[in-house]
Amino acid sequence: MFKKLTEYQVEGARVYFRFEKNRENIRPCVEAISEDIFNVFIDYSGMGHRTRSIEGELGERLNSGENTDQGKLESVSWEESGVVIRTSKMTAIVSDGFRVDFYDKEGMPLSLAYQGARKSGTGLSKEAVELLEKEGHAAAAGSKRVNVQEIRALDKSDCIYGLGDKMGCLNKRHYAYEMWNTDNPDPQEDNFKSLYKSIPFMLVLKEKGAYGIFFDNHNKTYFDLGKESEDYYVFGADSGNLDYYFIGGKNLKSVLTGYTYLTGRAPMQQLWTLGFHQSRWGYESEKEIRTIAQEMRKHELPCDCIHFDIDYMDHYKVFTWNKETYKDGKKVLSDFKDMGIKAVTIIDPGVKVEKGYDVYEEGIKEGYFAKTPDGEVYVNEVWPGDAVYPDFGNPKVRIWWAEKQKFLIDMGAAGVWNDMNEPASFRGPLPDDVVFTDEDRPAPHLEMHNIYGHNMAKAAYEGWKKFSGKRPFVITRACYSGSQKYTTGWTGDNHSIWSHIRMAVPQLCNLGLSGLSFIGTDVGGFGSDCTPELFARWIQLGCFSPLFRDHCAKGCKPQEPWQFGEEVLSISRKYINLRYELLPYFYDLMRECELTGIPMIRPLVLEFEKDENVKNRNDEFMLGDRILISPVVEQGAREKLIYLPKGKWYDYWTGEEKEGEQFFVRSAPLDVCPIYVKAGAVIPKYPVRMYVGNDKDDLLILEAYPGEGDCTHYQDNGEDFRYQEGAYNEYRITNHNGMVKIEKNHQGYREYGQILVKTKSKYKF
Ligand code: MIG
Repeated sequence: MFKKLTEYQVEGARVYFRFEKNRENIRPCVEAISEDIFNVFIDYSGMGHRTRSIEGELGERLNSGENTDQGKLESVSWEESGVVIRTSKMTAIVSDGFRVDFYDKEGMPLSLAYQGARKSGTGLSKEAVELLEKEGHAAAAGSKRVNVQEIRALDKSDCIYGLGDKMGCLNKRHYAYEMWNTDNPDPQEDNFKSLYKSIPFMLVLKEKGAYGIFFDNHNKTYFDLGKESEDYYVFGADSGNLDYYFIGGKNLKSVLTGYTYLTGRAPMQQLWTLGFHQSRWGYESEKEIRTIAQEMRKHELPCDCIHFDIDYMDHYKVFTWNKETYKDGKKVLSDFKDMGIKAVTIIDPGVKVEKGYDVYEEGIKEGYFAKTPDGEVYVNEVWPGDAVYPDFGNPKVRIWWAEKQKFLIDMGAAGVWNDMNEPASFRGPLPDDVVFTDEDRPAPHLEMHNIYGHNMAKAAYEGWKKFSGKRPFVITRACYSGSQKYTTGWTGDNHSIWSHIRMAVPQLCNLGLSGLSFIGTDVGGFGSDCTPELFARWIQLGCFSPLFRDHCAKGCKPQEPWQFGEEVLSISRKYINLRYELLPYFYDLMRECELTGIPMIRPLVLEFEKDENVKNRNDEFMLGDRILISPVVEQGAREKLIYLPKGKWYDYWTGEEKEGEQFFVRSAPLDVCPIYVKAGAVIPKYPVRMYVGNDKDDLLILEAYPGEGDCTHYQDNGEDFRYQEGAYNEYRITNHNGMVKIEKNHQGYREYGQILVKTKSKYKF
């Protein structure tokens, strides 16, 4: 589209370009955001940046159109290859056709614009495509053609990760996806193009080095990652701007740190949120849910939280309580509290149309619901029947919604679970032209869809922060880039089928690589009926997922850990206990994530990116940098093919020493999930207890493995924001073959009563 490059102009940290015959009002530009991040921008919309994912000072500056002084820009000059833009760490070269090539400091190409023409579709005639589409072969037309697009070259060895909750394998190369938040209750398959979340961020691992692309366009977007051609990938959008960030880095971790520098990092959660959660859609009464709490304790299963699904509401009206079936809510929740069990309540966005219902009446009066283009309040249907949609893109609506959270907080709830916020609807999808607000101007559904869940989570977060005084615990189904600042997430409606426990590993790993670290699947599967074996395997996987919640759908076989007989119950107890032992380790990882953006659960490739054997490893993952989990995800399997990357490892269960860079088979009876600990690791643990509650953590156990290693351990009150004023302890722990040294980096919180060092070796286990 752009022709010969004719001139450039430097304004602050931005370089604007002109091309032959290019429309006056379109001024493509490249801006140095930091030493290793460039923004590439074409203002097709004429509205400048309208980022909703980058907030704070940087976001405000971008949205206002302001520039910085030279910022991180070191030099700009016209050279043979084009206009060369340098920071201290990277170089971008812009040439004819607005081609932008990126190089690292040493001049090694990181990512080049694709030079050839894009292949034309599938090669099928229009008639053939039409005929194929009649039988539902929607893919027949090939990848979508759009105006806002960027085509970049692929190298043979490139692997692609990230992109949120997309289905299929860890490595997204060769596949095509769409970003359009979707609630589709069919069992998700590898060929689904979109799911609940839109996170248009991908990491490319090269033979040497890595980089990230964050396409900050929240309209419907498309990613063809080498499906159409082996030579290039394409990303594009139906509308909005070409607005992407090129994030350079030495490795995948630094790319992730760059991405979360832009879009924010998942903050510390309360410690108890890392405990075990029990849930089900269909606990139909106060009596039934009380029984669940009692059974939990009776079976000596640690548990910190029971979730209240839509059944607790009065006729599915949000911010109400069903006094008939769920009785006195405050009493139920305070009795739970006495048992050490917290309650998380579900909230959907859809507000029931009903005269006299306060939430509806207030919203109508203030104009807080989305409207049709004719100015009528837009009505669709969800659980309560006819329902209207809060316009969360309007700051006033968010303040109102934040205040509504008080209902739950006063009731005694400890967190909120945001569902159906794609937004979902029963009477067909919302039309593209339903009118919402994008902060300060009306904007169509088409533009607001993908950030609906994001804005809802933001409102909930603000409410809980203000009115509960604790770290807000929000769980969401739909979100966009940057939502990690406000919410944790779960992967939505999976099924109790083996293919879905298999898909969980790459899905959780890629979500972590997309900024959303606190994430989990419905343990046991949501839809369909779980079997004892599947449940046993899933509780093993759940044990190592940041959000550890057993959840299932109404009408399906009950799925609490005691529903599958003695063997599975004791397996469940074993892994829930292990989870409670590992709480301080998880907590350390959460802290690391808050500081660096590196997620708790990681694909092996994040830790060992030079290792060819892990680039496509779909059935193992790392919990932090020291523990490797190799869950069994096949029905009937009683052994597992294990791969360990370079180094020495210890079998968690037997202490057996294993040399890395090899495959081997380990036996894996139903009660064993293979776990390997890196040599030299120190694993902080707490004794098992029935719940976190307000227990004082008096005893810290440090399990030290043979070898050399070090780590940081973090401790605070696990509840509020005092740690941000320094009320925490940070310990530096070094391990020389079991000789453990503990130093304090920071002292701002009370000490442990006792720190017990346990030395592990193959002789002493
Ligand atoms: O599909 O609130 O994903 O976790 O239990 C029905 C009922 C709507 C979908 C959520 C699921 C939840 C269910 N909801």
